[in-house]
Amino acid sequence: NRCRTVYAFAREMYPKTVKGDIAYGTAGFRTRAIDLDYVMYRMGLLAVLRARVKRAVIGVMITASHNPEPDNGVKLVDPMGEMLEQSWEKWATKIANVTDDKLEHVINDIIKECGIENMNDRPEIVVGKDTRPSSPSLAKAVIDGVLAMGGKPIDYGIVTTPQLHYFVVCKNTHRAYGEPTEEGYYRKLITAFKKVRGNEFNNGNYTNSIMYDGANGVGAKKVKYLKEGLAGSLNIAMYNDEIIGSGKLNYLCGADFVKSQQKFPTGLPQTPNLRCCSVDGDADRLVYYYLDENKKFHLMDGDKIATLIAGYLKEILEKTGLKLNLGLVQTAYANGASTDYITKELKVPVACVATGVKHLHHKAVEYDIGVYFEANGHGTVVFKQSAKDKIKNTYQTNNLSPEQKDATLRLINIIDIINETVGDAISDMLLVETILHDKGWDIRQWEAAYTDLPNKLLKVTVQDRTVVTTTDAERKCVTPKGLQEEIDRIVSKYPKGRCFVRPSGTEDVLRVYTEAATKEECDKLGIEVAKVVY
Ligand code: 16G
Ligand code: ZN
Repeated sequence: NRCRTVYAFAREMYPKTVKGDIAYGTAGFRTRAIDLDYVMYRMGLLAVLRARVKRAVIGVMITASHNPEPDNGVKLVDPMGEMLEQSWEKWATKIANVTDDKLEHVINDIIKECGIENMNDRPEIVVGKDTRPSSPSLAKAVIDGVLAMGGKPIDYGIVTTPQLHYFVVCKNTHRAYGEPTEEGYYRKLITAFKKVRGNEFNNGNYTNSIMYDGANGVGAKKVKYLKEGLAGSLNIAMYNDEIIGSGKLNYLCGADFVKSQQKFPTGLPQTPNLRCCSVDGDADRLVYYYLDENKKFHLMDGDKIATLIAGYLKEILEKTGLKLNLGLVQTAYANGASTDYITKELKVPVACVATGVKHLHHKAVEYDIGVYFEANGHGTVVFKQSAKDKIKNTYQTNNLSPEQKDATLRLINIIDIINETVGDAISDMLLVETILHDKGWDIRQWEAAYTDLPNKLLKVTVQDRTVVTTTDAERKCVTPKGLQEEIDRIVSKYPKGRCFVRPSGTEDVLRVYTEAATKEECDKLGIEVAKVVY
C-alpha cells in the first residue's frame, strides 16, 4: 500500500522533469531551484531509508549556501551531524536520476542491499531550509517524500545549516548535546559565552562591538536572537538583512564574496579599523576583515581563524596542565604562510586533506582536540568524548592551582560555545570574540601573527574536467600524464611559488590555485599554469 503511495506521488506530483543527470557531490545536490522538485521528493524517500538503516534521526537541509538566489540544493545529515556517508552518495545519485517507472527498482535495491528489515519503523526526519524563495515548496516536496515512505517529518522551518546539524545530534544523543530547539541552541551558546566573558566586557585593546554582514540570508534572521541575548556583553551591529525574495541573497556581500573577491562588502559602514565579519547564505562560513585609514582591505580568512583558535587552545591547555593532543586540519588552499606559522611558531601538528568538510571532519576526530578549517571560513573544533571527560573530571579534583582551575573551567565553557557538529559561523564568531577578548587584542594585533602570501584562484573551463585526477590531498596531479611535471617546472621559477590544479566538485571547471612571493608573480604563475591545463 505504502509503496503504491510512493510511486503514485512520484508520478503525479513530482515527476522527473529533467533529462540530464545530476550527481550528489561535496555539497549534496545543487542546481537551479526550478529543476529540483522531484529530487527533493526522492531525497525525502531516501532520508527515511537511511534513518531505518541507522535506526536514528536523519536531517535534510535545503540550501544552496553562497550560490545566487535562484539556485537551491539539498544535503542529508547523518546521525552524529556528519555529512551523508560516502558509500550512500551513490544511492543518492541513483535515486535522483532514475526515471519514474524505475524508481521502485532502485528503492527495492537499496532495501535489499542494505538489508532493511524494519520497513514499518517510523523514524523522525528533521527538515530545515534557508531563506530562498524556492525553499518552502522544495521543503514540501521533501516532507511529502518522508510521509510517503512512512517517516515522521519534523519541520524546523528556516534555520541555518549548522543549527540543523545541531538538532540532529541533540535528538540522537537524547539531549546530551543540548535541547533540540532553536531556543536551546541560543541558550547554550549565550550562557557559555557570558560565563567566559564575565563582567569585564572590554579588555586591553579589545572593544566589544562588531559589524556583522548577514549576507541578506538566514544568518541575518537568526543573529537577532543572539544579539538580544548578548546585549551589553557583545554589541552586534547588523547589516545586510533584506527581506526574503529581494534577490539580494549573497549579492555583493557575504563570506564567499568577501573571501573570493578579497573585497569589502556592500552595505557596511566604511569606517577605518572597525572589526567586521561576514557569514554566507546558510551561515556555516565566517570571515573577518577591516578597512585601514587608507581604505585598504585586510582579510582574516579561515586560516587566520584556525590559527587563532589552535594557538589559543594550546595556551589554555598548557595552563591546565592537561596532556591532550591538539592538531589542526587544513586543505591545499590553506595559505603557505599559515601552515608555516602554525607548525614552526605555534608547534601544533598540521594535517592536509582533500577539499570538502567531510574530509576535514574525519581527520580532525583523530586528535583529542581537532581544529579544522577551510580557507573559505568553514570550520570548527571537535573534542573526543574521552578528552571532554578528562577535562571535566580534572576540574572536580582538589589538587589544582588557582590558575589551573581557572583555565580548566574556561575550557569547559569554551566547549559549550563551539558547535562541534559542523562549521558554524555564529558559534565561530562567538569563539573568535572570546579569544580576542581574553588576549585583549584588536583586529590588527590578530592580523599581525603572520602575513599571507599573495594568492589567486582561477577557474578554467575545459572540455572534460574529469581527465584531471589528483593525489596527496589534491596537491599533485596524477593524470593527464606529464601535467604535474610541467606544473613543477613552471613553479620552480617563482620564489615561494606553489600551485595546484584540481577538478571542482561543485562546478564544471578546473580550479588553479597559485601562491608566490609577490602579487605580480602570483598572477603570472596562475596564467602560465592555466595555459598549460587549457
Ligand atoms: C562545497 C564544500 C566546501 C568546499 C567547496 C569546494 C561542504 C559542506 N561544502 O561547498 O567545503 O570548499 O565545496 O567546492 O563540504 P569546489 O569543489 O567547487 O572547489
Ligand atoms: Zn554555506
